[in-house]
Amino acid sequence: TDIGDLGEADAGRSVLIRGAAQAMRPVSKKMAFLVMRQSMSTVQCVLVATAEAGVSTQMVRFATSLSKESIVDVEGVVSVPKEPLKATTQQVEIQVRKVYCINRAIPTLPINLEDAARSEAEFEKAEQAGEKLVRVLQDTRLNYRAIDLRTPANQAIFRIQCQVENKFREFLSSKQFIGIHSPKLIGGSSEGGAAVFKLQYNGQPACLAQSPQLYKQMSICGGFGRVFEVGPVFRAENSNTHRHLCEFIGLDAEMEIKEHYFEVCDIIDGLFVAIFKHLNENCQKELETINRQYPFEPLKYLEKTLKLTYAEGIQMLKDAGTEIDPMGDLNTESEKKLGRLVKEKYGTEFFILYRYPLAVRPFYTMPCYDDPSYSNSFDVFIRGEEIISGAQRVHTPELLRKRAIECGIDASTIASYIESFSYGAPPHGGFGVGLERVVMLFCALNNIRKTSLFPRDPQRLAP
Ligand code: ATP
Ligand code: AMO
Repeated sequence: TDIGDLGEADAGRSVLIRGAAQAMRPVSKKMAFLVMRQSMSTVQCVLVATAEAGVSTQMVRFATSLSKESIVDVEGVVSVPKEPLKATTQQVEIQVRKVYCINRAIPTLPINLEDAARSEAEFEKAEQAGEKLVRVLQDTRLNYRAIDLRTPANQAIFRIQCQVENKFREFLSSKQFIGIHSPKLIGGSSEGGAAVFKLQYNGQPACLAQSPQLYKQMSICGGFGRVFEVGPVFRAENSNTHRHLCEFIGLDAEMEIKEHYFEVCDIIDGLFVAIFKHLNENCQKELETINRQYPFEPLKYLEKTLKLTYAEGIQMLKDAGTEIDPMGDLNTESEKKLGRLVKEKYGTEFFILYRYPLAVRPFYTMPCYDDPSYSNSFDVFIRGEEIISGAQRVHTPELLRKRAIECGIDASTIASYIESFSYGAPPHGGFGVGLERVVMLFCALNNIRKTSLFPRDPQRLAP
């Protein structure tokens, strides 16, 4: 039986539950409580030593001597308590008949799960009351991730992540995109720049793909029309920030363009409005669970996503007193500030900023037809932080080679990519999303390590 499904309608039913023994509370020799947990759900099990229940005082003692987090089978009958229960998610109890320990956890775990699941407000309240509670630091959590992942908030975060990924596939599939898998072992950098993990490939220098960029474009040259990919992306950046990982999950898409690269923006608009709606409507339990440990305001977004030009964004920042180079890139601080300004003016925390200066975009980005110092490109922001980059791409080999050289890239390392555009290549564009960033920012979490199952940052390769 799933604990999360138990309700008053089950009163009188015999059930068998396997779960983790979260807490044991002896009351007397003859009575004890045992809280059992599965994922985000907990239920209180009551042991009373009576002949009619077939429960002995030894069984009560056995149950209270279980080590926390041991895996336990409980057989019992569902009952409805007189008073509402505060400490468990389910509002029914199990009158225990039998308890079996399936797998015993060590007596002292490196992380106390109750502490790991507390909100900052709980710690503060306890401190004011003079109670001593221990905060579980992020490094400790990540060192013992197999325990840390059991907190209700973490259970919810990775369910949300799975839903974002599913919706991404489902939405794009419904728009005639086909899923592809491009190689992750490749011969050179895909984004330009040095942030690649290098390795040996049968005696040949190789690297881990920084993105599916070149291959998703070559798939368009391969006649697929519209493609998407969900897969790992590797960046050897020494970025010790709250939003950079060395390995993350990229959600990528690429499509033929009929008339204008705004067709790509329209896909993003439909896709993300569908994702946000789906999460708000179908993942309420998960969102409430995250909210209990990490309180956040629901994301403000519009039914039709706001699009602003980069120049408009710069102007808003200037009007608000920020000194800024109109042809330079926005730094983290300016992005955040622009996020706040846009929220005040337009009432949305999700928007597209387009027409970036060409100089701050990768070599494969299409320059604007009317002014080649700008580009047919965009970034997308949630709560003032970037979640997506995208653009129309250069689809003629001559311009592509020229742009690569201007950006300091040795065109011979990407010769087969460039050649692909000389066999007949349709105009096209696409975008790349960081999955961990979407979940982090939708839930206003403060660190990307919270939304990566086993994060890889410049310092961490284990577990
Ligand atoms: P993209 O790769 O599309 O640019 P991104 O969000 O990873 O997306 P970066 O270009 O890597 O963005 O960085 C953008 C901003 O992030 C930089 O301007 C800088 O302010 C900040 N940043 C990047 N790396 C670091 C770092 N190691 N320490 C502090 N800030 C950083
Ligand atoms: P970009 O380099 O901007 O664009 O990456 C796309 C998106 O991936 C996420 N992201 C990251 N997430 C975690 N850790 C990192 N180190 C990191 N770097 C990037 C961000 C970012 O918006 N080929 C282009 C996409 C395209 O044009 O289709 C690209 O890779 O959410």
